Amino acid sequence: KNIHHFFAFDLGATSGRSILATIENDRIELKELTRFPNKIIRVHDKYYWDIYALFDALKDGLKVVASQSIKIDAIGIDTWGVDFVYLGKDGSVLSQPRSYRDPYTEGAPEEYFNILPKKEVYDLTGIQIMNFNSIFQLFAAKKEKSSALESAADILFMPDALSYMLTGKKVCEYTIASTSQLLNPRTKNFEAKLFDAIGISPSLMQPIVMPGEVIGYVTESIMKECGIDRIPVIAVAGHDTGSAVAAVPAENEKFAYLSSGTWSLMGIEVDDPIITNESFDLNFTNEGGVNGTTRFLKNITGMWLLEQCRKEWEAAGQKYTYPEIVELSNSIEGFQSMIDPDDPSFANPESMSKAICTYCQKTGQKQPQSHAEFIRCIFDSLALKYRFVLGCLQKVAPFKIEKLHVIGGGSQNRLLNQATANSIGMPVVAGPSEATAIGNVMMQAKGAGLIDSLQDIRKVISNSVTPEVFQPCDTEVWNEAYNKFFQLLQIK
Ligand code: LFR
Repeated sequence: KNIHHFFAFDLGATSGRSILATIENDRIELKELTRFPNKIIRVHDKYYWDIYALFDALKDGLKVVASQSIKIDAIGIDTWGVDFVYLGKDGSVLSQPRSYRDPYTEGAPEEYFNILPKKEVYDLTGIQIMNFNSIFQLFAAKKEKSSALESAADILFMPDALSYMLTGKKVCEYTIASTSQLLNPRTKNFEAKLFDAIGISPSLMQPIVMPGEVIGYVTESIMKECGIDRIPVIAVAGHDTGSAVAAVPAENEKFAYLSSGTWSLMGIEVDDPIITNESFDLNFTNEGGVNGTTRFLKNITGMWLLEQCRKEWEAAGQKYTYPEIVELSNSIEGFQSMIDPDDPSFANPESMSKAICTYCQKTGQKQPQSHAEFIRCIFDSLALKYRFVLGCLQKVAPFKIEKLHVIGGGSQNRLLNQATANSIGMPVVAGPSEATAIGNVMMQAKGAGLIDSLQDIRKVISNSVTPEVFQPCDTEVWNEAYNKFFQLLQIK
């Protein structure tokens, strides 16, 4: 029979999972094998990820596969963007990777632009300026005189680092490389000028591979330890957002997407990067996607706001399930207080709830008190920010946007989906929630020669999932709220 099994390892900033996918006759089915938390570890005011623990979680997933006697065809790894590890001359990891939430990059872009002007950096890369981009992390590390950077022989982005630990092969997958802001999308290669300005060599980077290419095979030691065969590790869209957007179940190209998780990534898919004065002014990014596509998008602070509040409440003994969160949000009146989710004060505050209160106080609004009020404030504000960003997007988009596909974990939030439809005045098509894992698997399937074009890939996805559609309503109430929200955005 024509059945294939693939193993997807998908790492988000707050949790990770290993997933077994089965592709049979143009349909894909997923089964979650393991799920585990991922967290930032603070040491002397520096913030790290634990790459060893993540690698261990990867092996645990493979062991579960072996214990169920399932034969997988390949392995694919995707993670959040921009973070990386340094390898020494002997090939060992020199330090735990810094987290992009580490404040070491505060002010780094401005200093960097003294050497190479901002406009030139944008023109060369098409990437939105965000202080945590790898380019500014390396700049900050250089300034800190980081021992790891000083002794580094190689730099590997997170998904490539984990693939390296499995196979011993050092590559740089294209989509994850494009998040670094060190790559030129025209040449699809690293841009030496950008490295020169930091004072490091582009030879630290690895040869670029495209999604669908085989990186290597698992080592003998992995085969023995995990009880698996000699299987290939295939480069997928190593950047989680790239994998997610590959899995939009769209019928034509006239859609915008919102990949909803810790971040809300809103954008469109285009054939060529849009690098213009307008896109520069609006700070939109052009991230490399699968099959030669470009994701023209903007980062919006997403569920991070809620995740951080939940963490606080949990520490204080109040744990909520997701349905409870939605119920709480439903229980009170909307638009009592609003925030700009992208205010810098929400990037990595000691206390998210305090940061929200401070913002509301500064902007002359009622401060949320109950948990329900915080949750409602977050959801309302996200839906309103989506409208703002969609408006910016439409200004630059080469076509009229007709609907919004919401994918990723956040697409399970029906309340927010409805709020989003109301706010943007367009239908919201929600699902699949496991878009990232699906996109990851589809590139493995491409590598295995099962499928090729994005159209065919999306057909398989449409065959396999039934998205839910939310039609806009309550337009007047939302228009009024948006006017207030828009005023708020002008304050800063
Ligand atoms: C989403 C994501 C975004 C990226 C941010 C930081 O998980 O990958 O695309 O901008 O995390 O890496």
